[in-house]
Amino acid sequence: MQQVAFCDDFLWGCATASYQVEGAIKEDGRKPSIWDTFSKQEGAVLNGDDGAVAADQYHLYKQDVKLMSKLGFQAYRFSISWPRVIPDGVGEVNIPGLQYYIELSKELKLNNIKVVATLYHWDLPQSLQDKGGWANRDTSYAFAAYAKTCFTYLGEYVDQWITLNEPYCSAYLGYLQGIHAPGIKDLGQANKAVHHLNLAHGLAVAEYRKIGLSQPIGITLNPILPRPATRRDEDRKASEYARAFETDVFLLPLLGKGYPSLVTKDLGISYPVVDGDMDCIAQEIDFFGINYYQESAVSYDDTADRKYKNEPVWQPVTNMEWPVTPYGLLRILHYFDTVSNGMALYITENGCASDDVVENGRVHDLFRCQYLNKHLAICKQAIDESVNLKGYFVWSFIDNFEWAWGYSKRFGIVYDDYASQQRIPKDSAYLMRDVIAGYCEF
Ligand code: GCO
Repeated sequence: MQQVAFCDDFLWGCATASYQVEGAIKEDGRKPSIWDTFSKQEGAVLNGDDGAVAADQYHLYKQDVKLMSKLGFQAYRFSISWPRVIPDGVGEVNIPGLQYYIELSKELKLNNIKVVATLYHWDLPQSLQDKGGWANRDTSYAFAAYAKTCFTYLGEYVDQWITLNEPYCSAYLGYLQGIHAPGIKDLGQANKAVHHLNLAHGLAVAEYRKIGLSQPIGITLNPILPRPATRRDEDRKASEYARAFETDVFLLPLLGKGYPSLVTKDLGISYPVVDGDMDCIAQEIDFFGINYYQESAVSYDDTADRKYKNEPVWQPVTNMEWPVTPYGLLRILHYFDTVSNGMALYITENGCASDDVVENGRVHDLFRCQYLNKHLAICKQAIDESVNLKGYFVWSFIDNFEWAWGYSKRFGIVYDDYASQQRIPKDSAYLMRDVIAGYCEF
């Protein structure tokens, strides 16, 4: 086996999110989130699944941490559930809910695993949605207060903070396409959500700096940079429109570059910006998290709302029907490296769903192993090409509630037999173990 492809200080982790793995939705004072509500709506989630039990990590975290440690993981990226910590979204802090994250963090530390906490991975308290959710500016202030609570109580345990996970999905899947909670289809609300999510991030970072914590803090985006389907200028332009609307409206404000003119001028979209907002959003952060799964191809379409449309692609697809396109990751890493002037980057999610079956106590998920190997090779290439890539978190540690797809899609490197909650490391778990130990096979 080829030895040592990555340097010693590269951070190897695995990732999950609260609503996807915790379960225990009614315990210790937690109140409903928008995903509890959404999953009850007829037809919203495949097979009527919900996160009520999920991987039951709320009860099984010790066992999970032990397994992470056995596999050699150096960091665990989980998310904190806002409706556990402040069940009504604003106001009273629920200490028993916070206690869970203290215990989880302590367990990780005991096992020498770094604590990487995401403040928001889509489980907005339902009471805030009742007042408009992310379309309402007050939600940004509520988020800042919630973030401050987490910094205060958990600051001594957390090694790395992530404010938001994929604001793209919160704004566009939740308020434009309506396929995620809260299930709204309204461009006006989606654009408000974009700005209020950006603002929420900025306000939270401001709170962090005020408190004086010094661990790195950043944000995770899921950059979408489709390639032009042909060499025609208009298709190149289409890919710029897509990047502007899907990625740059989040990325550029964070870098102090404002909203992209392709969106504000050409597409005529406006954001509810109040004096001072753009400076607040552009505060200094320490790293970007990048979640990457796939790349698409687009062509120009004058009749389309945003001037581009997706074209068919040829690559083999994962169980989500997502094409396997590792070079898309290389393009994204270089784009971020260039626009951010070499800021530290982490892959905070990468992985795939596949049809996993247990055979004689093992899960031979060769497709996932190949997928991971290809993307890891790209990470190595990016580093060799001087991209400041500092770590890689596989999505996901364990099979879980895959949002609108419920439990039908398995993304874990550990198999969850939901009926018994038995954990079975898949072959990809052993692949990651070897890679972390310094033995790569790509
Ligand atoms: C995301 C989310 C994860 C998903 C994963 C697979 O990036 O969309 O962070 O919660 O489960 O991406 O779809």
